[in-house]
Amino acid sequence: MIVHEDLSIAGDHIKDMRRKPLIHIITNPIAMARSADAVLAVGGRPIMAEHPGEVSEITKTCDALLLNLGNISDVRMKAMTQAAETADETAIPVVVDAVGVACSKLRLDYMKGLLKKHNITVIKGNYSEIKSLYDEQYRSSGVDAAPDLTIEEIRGCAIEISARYGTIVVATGEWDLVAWGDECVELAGGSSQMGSVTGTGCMLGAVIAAYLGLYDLPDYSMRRHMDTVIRACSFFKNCGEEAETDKGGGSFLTALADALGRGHTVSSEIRTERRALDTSMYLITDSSGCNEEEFLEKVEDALKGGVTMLQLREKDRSCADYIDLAIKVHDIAAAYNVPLIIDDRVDVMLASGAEGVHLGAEDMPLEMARRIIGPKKILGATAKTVEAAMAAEKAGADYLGVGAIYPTTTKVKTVLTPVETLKDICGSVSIPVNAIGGLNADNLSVLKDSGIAGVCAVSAIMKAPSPREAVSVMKGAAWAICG
Ligand code: TZP
Ligand code: MG
Repeated sequence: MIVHEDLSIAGDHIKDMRRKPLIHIITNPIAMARSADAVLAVGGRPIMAEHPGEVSEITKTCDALLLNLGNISDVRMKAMTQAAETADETAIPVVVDAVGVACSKLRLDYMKGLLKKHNITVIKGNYSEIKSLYDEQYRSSGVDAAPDLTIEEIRGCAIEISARYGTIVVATGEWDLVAWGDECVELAGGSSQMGSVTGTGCMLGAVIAAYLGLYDLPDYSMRRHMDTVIRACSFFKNCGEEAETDKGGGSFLTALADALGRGHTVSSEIRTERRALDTSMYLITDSSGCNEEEFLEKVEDALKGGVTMLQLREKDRSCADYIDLAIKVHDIAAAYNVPLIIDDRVDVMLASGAEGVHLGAEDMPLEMARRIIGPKKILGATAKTVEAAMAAEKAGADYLGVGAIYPTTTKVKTVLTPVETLKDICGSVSIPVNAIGGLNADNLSVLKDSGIAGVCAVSAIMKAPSPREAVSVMKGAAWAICG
């Protein structure tokens, strides 16, 4: 078995590599052979079926689909629509390469239709194409990118398009941008010779589709797909660098094909705009036993001690009261640049402008919540088993709370979670996992090496004579065990 790249980065979620995934590509004739060769080079099997009479039958058998709008024709538009419909049914990843949408209204309208009606995993385009998907008034000539577009401008467009359509967005240029949700990863490197030969951008689309088919299962979360897409783009840039030659485009193309087939990567410079969640000291509030003024003072005092995430947890308030308090707490948390999470209630979170919501088994189902709150808001979930944790990650959770680790004096319906289960959960998901339940600065040692990202606490902070001091001490203890 030839291992194509450093698979350690793909971790344990690689499917059976002995089965070469079939990648269905509907693309322009200029790039057809190059795209097929790129798929072959990275370990997939290409199939380029585009006759409307056979498309659905073929898509059904495939692991990923690439639709490339270059040199569009009636037949290919019909075929792409059918393939997208079939991919919706089989739930395979779909990449759409927006070739020429900045110069052709026909392509732009067709692409928007695809995005509205079908489950598209990745939109790929050069800076001009991404800009025209963001703002249809923007037009440019030809299929290459206008030279005056800045990375700052396109970063905003990519993030907005990702939120609008719920897709990963790849904007190719000197820096490739890969955006999804709150995150925009920027990849440097590559070769200016890419632009001297036709079809290299189309080849990248093929490599992305092949990677999704190779490394991801259809039911993987968008976060996992995002990792795979970043890897594909980074790999392709590195191959471009390796292929650089002073002999001209023909030799470059051959060297690029060779580099793709070698499958060896050098890591390119990667910048990420993600504001990573810092769950290390997660305070959950309890307003019982004090008036509102005292409560807000306690919360602010705790924030001064170094709370990294704050959850407002109110079980008995009316919706209106919950929103009112959430707005006040949000104003305070914002001054400390700490995200506010609302317990149980998506509506209260949206109304108050809080950064996220935390949901348990009896609350709104996570997938539904993610659809409503969009990709940017933080979605937290309670999980007590490995199965629940994996399902929550797949449904779009950004972090997990697991417990109760110890018996708790806080009013809650819960059961104890063994530390062994906590460890198993940490090992089975890639999102941050926090421990919760009866935790204080003195009893965290059982959590050492469990793999948690942080600790959640209610009473240890809210009942402390000095919440600020309690947070500061507990945070120190948590850092020692979270590594
Ligand atoms: N979920 C599991 S335990 C718990 C919740 C909300 C309460 C934790 O409170 P404390 O006071 O930190 O034990
Ligand atoms: Mg709940």
